[in-house]
Amino acid sequence: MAVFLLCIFLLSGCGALQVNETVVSDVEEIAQETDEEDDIIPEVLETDIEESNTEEANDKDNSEGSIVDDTVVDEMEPEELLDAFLAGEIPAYYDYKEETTIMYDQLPHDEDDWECYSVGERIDLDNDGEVEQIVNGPYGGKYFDARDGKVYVLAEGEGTTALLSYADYDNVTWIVHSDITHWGRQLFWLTQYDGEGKIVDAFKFGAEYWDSPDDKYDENSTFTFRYEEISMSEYEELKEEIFGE
Ligand SMILES: [Ca+2]
Ligand SMILES: [Ca+2]
Repeated sequence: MAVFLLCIFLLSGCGALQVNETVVSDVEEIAQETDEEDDIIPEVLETDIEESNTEEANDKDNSEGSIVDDTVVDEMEPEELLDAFLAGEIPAYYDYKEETTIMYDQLPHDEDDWECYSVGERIDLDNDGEVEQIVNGPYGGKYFDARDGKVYVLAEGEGTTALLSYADYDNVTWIVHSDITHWGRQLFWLTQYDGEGKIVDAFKFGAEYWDSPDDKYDENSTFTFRYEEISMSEYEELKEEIFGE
C-alpha cells in the first residue's frame, strides 16, 4: 500500500502540499476503517498520528502544540527552528493545513526500543542551500525541513517497502525510498524537492525479477529508469552512479 501510494504521488508530479494532504487524508480514511486493512498502514505512521492526537499534545498549547511564543518563532532562523523542534519546544507539521503534527519528545527515544529515534546529521536535502535535520529511526527515520517560521516533515521511512535514505545524483540531492529487502525486486523511488517542500522531479528506478528461482536478477529481468525499460548493464551503471555501489 505504501509503495502504491508513493507511486501515485511520484507519478502525479505534484507539489508536496498535495502529496502531504493526500497522505494525511488517505491515512485518516484508512485508520477509520476496519481491522482488515490495518496491515496496510505503516506502523510507524499510525504511531505518529496517534501520538500527535493525544491530549498531551493538545495541552501543550491551545493552538499548535508550540510552547514558544509565535512572534519569537516567526523570527527564528531555520537552524534555530530545528533546534527548537529537537528541544521539544515546537511541533513539526505534516502538511500546510497544519492539522497533523508531531513533537520530537513524543517519538520513542529508548535505545532498547527498535523504534528508537535519535538526532542525526544536518545536510541540505532539498537543494536550497540550507540544511535539513535527519532524525534516525525505524525505516530510515524522518527528515525535517524548517521554512517560513515552521518545521515540516519533509520525508519519512514508510515501512520495509519504502525505506528512507538520500543520494547525490546529477548534481542534486534526492530523497530515496527503497524496496530492497523483499523477494523479486530492487526498487527505488527518487524524489527531488525544492526549498518550499515541493517536488521538482521524481522517478522510479529498479530491477524486477519476480519469477527468479534464486531471487537474483539476470538479463531477462525487467529494469526501469524513469519509467522506461533499460538493460541490465545500464541498470548496474546507473546504480553505481546514483548510489556508489
Ligand atoms: Ca536544504
Ligand atoms: Ca530547506
